[in-house]
Amino acid sequence: MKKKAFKSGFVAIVGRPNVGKSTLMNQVIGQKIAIMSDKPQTTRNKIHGVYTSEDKQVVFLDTPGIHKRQSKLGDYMNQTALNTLGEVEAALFLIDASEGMGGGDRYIAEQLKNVRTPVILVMNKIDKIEPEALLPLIEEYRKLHDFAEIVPVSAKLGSNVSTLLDQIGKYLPEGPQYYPEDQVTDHPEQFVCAELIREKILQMTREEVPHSIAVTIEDMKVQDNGVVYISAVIFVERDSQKGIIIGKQGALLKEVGKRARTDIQNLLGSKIFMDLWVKVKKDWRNQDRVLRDLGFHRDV
Ligand SMILES: Nc1nc2c(ncn2[C@@H]2O[C@H](COP(=O)(O)OP(=O)(O)OP(=O)(O)O)[C@@H](O)[C@H]2O)c(=O)[nH]1
Ligand SMILES: [Mg+2]
Repeated sequence: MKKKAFKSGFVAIVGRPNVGKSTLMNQVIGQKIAIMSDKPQTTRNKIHGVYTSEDKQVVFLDTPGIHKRQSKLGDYMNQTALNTLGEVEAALFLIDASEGMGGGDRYIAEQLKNVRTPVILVMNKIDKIEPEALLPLIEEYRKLHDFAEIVPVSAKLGSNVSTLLDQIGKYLPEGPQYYPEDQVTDHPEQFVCAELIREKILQMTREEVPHSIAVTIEDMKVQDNGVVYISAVIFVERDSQKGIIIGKQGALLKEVGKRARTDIQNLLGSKIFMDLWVKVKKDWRNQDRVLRDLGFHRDV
């Protein structure tokens, strides 16, 4: 019997902030490469996650939640998400079924009209709703766009995610395996480590602090004893925020380090030693030069 042809391609995940895009991508690839939090606007860059099975390879592009911009960083994030739509075989439009339709969803649907890419509506967080609520919601969303497929899932629990993968397969062309099967992302380890540190801070702070933070890895090297040494800088916008991040007698920073270390050790598979520094860069979210220095390039 002839073996079925291998399929491959790129699939964008778009949607409002906080609907679960990064959670879905991590669930699909079975490893945490995109950070997640209950704060909107967690993801800032396009994050690649690679799923490989016997018959296909899908490169998922997790994007920042599309939102009303409040800073140049916000502009960058929206552009990143929308540009991605032009470079993929299919798009997943993720919505939060437990919240229902909002203005943000309508705006994204408008943008989807400008691309020819097939769009799969993914209704997430079905673990939070009554099954009867699903049908009326599907009817409501159907009016927004001519969706190629509609798939309800729970990204958190993994329910129906395999069905989603089957549906995605329909829209992929025959193609090569772009990445080795054990590679789950093409981001440098440095980037993922910086993101994991940022995730811990998001989880432990509130109000304006989460959005004011950027993390860079200044140094990362394997020492003679096999331990990976990492030196990271946490940038904040104001002196007061520096105090918050450090915490009483350094307690918060210490906890951030402890939690990040666990995740980073899992990622790298080796022991790490980490130095964390906090520096103030006034209003960095609105300064083109600083945004560039921190890796937010316009040409995405
Ligand atoms: N109950 C439930 N919660 C979920 C599900 N998927 C995601 N969440 C939660 O929703 C919150 C947001 O998840 P993220 O994956 O960070 O959302 P996002 O769409 O990537 O958000 P941005 O990067 O800010 O655009 C987190 O607290 C997740 O745990 C789900 O299927 N069920
Ligand atoms: Mg995200």
